[in-house]
Amino acid sequence: MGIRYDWQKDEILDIYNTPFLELVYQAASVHRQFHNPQQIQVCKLISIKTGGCPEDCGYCAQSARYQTQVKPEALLEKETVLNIAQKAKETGVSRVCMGAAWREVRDNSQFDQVLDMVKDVTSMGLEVCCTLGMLSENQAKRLEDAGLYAYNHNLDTSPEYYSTVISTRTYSDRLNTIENVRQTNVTVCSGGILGLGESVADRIGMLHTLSNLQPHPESVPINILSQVEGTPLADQPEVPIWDVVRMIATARIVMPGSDVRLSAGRAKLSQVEQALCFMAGANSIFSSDDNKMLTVTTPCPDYDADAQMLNMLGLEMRPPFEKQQKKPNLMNV
Ligand code: SAM
Ligand code: DTB
Ligand code: SF4
Repeated sequence: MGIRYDWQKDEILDIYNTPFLELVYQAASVHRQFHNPQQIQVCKLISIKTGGCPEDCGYCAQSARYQTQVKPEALLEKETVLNIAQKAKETGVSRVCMGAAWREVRDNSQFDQVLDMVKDVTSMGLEVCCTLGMLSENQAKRLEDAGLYAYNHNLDTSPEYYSTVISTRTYSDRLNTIENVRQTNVTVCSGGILGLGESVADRIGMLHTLSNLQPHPESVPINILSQVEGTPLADQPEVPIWDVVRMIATARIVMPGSDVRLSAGRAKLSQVEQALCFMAGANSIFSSDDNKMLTVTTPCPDYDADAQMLNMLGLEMRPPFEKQQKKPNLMNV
């Protein structure tokens, strides 16, 4: 079957509620039609501008509104970023994602510095992704000109639940930035978080929105909430592994050509649980040398542990830009 953009909520819910092993089997089958199941893309996050964010995202350690462990820092120097990227490249990482705790991009010297980082990391032969908050079409074009490969902008949850978690911007602000990125050749990375107190209907609502975008986001991160002390969501219960696997499998089936990334919260999972996620269609992870995702509040397995796990599972690290040639064909399947 080809790629569909007209998924209905009840169809997505039926997939999500399929008996567990049957769901994993179906997702694994779809995965094999669209991807090389031998490969996992390993990505490295770099927090180029940490903390002090004016937004009020209820899960986030970097919001200036909450008292968390994270202290605001200045924009990193380009040299620092290049050193981290070089080390990542040497361990086999093929994608570097630079995150800034900004509400939106402004056309100032900081943005010029980020464009410069994008240019230099891209010229190292790595896929570069940025996540910098809201973006105008012109700013997206400037990132494209600098060589940016992907822009991350998550929908996080359903349109209905969004305002419970974030009040300082709307769901349509989010969709608008994604639309601005789509005016360029930069690929779109957009997914969400499990464990915000959302219902199954909200999870389906998010997958419904994502899977009705045409084209689908090329990359769909599935984050498991990291409960950060000081934030409104600090006391949320753990998400059952069964829900994580169901969400990955459902994303894989409704957006078969996209990369599904097992993102924040992976450090909470055993290697066996992670293997189940890969079986269900996750084909990317974030790995690190400093044991954190963007901030210390969210642990991340390290390069050595991940190399050992992938080796044990007989999986390879995907080289950069493998998807580029395949993308036009996939659109016509
Ligand atoms: N400021 C930019 C923005 O919000 O678009 C980019 C950075 S933000 C940290 C990127 C994504 O990380 C969020 O959309 C959210 O999905 C995820 N994230 C942030 N804090 C998290 C947490 N505590 N647990 C799980 N995921 C989290
Ligand atoms: C995404 O969906 N997950 C990554 C990436 N996009 C930028 C970020 C996870 C951040 C986890 C929270 C922290 O490290 O503070
Ligand atoms: Fe700011 Fe992004 Fe954190 Fe929201 S998720 S508070 S926008 S850094």
